[in-house]
Amino acid sequence: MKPTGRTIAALALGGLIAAAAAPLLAQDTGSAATEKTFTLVAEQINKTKFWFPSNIMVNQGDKVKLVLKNDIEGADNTHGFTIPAYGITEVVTRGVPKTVTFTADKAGIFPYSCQLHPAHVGGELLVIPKGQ
Ligand SMILES: [Cu+2]
Repeated sequence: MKPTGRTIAALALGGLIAAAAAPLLAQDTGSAATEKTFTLVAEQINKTKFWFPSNIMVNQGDKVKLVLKNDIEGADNTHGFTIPAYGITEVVTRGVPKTVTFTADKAGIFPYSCQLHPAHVGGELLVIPKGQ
């Protein structure tokens, strides 16, 4: 079969896709623990206070670093951050970021919230089990 312009273009495109996919596949085969850093910010929208983002996801065994920032204006310049399942409880003062590190050794879904104001909207830490 004589290659047409179209088949040559298709072959070239296939090569590009294979080249682009290779690094992704190489990363996926490794199951070694990595360090993951997230910045979580306490924010207010209208009258509701939140921790953003509301979901963070890691692999079991990962070292996790959370940088906690409180950007909520107002007379009360402190908000809490707690992940009870991991024994983490911090008070974060506006303008003074706090860093928390831990190893995500327990798999599952673990809520986080502000322990000082139960009405504040929290989120969930998802730890994907090893071997999944
Ligand atoms: Cu709060």
